[in-house]
Amino acid sequence: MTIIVTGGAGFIGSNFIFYMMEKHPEDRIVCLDKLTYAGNLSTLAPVMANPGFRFVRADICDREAVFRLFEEEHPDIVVNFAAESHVDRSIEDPGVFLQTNILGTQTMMDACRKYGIKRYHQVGTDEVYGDLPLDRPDLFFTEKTPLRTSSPYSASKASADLLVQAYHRTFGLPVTISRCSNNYGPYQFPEKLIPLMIANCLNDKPLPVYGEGLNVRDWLYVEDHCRAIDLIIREGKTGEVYNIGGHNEMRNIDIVKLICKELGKPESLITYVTDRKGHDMRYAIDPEKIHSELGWLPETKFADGIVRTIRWYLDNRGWWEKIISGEYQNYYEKMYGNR
Ligand code: NAD
Ligand code: TDX
Repeated sequence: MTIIVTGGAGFIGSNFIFYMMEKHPEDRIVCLDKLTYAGNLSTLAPVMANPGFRFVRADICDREAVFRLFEEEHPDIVVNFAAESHVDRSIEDPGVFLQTNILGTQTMMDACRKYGIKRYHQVGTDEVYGDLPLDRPDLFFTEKTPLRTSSPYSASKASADLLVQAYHRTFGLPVTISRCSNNYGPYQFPEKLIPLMIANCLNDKPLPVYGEGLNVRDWLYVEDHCRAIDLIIREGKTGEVYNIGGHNEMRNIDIVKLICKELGKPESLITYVTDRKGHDMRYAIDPEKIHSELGWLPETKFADGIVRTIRWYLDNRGWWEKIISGEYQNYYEKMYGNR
């Protein structure tokens, strides 16, 4: 089989490529990525020379380039990870989120319609369900929870999901959608909570916790997400949505304190800063459907995954130090300078 993986130079896409190339060495993987600030070709260095792998630099909104690639590769499956993925950036500048996340999804699906496909898989997020109150720990997101978005990012991802469902109903495109909770693990861009706090800790810089740090996220080790997507594209029912989550709810402040402890740094580095606008309080996924239909369960416990992740950032300083020494500095100053 030939599988096009868009956004494969980013965090989850690259982990997915590594996972797939090891698990299914008989499949051909074609990575399509624009290499935005979040894409990093060096991440893919370990697979670049593999004859079963091809990298193509292109924008998923570029109809000509996308259609040409389909003509060349005749893919069986497309997994669409490519997106603008950072909520804070979407608050600063929503336009590119609508462009890539919605119109890029349309372009990929138009190519699938024209050239034929066994499966189009859309990588979605639990943020499309909005948030849950802290005082109702009995509530969880199921696939039936209404969409109720908070940020331009989540609105763009929800729009994409609706478009994917429309292409299924109207054109019969064989689609599946997954909606996953917060991922952590190797190769996550250091603008996101966990790698940002690890990098700042290691550089003895302040640890900027938004608001009071009481917001809750449901953390899943990235490899568990990759395994779930692999199952869905092979065994999931077309037209269906699958929630993916770890039943691992943690408050931001507890994660930051844990990182301090693991790295032997003082909690006095923690600095409370102005809250994110529209900040979602709590995310919590009910993964019952993917468990009962496809037998998926998370395998990595948070206690193990976070230690493995911290170790990876310690062992791969070159990877993230290169990132934070470049354009990232302007980003950091803009977002945190006067906060
Ligand atoms: P990321 O920001 O690390 O990577 C995104 C990748 O997409 C980068 O390689 C970037 O170059 C590429 N890209 C961006 N715009 C593009 C375009 N127009 N054309 C081609 N490539 C483009 O993101 P991530 O955290 O790996 O997230 C991947 C997907 O998973 C996204 O769709 C995101 O919404 C979803 N998701 C992420 C999480 C999470 O916790 N990170 C959780 C649930 C769902
Ligand atoms: O400096 C920070 N300080 C802070 O307190 C940053 C970067 C974040 N936070 C808080 C905000 C959130 O409550 O930490 C929490 C996690 O923030 P992010 O890492 O930005 O993730 P989140 O906004 O939850 O979104 C993530 O999960 C869902 C991904 O970035 C999305 O792509 C995914 O869809």
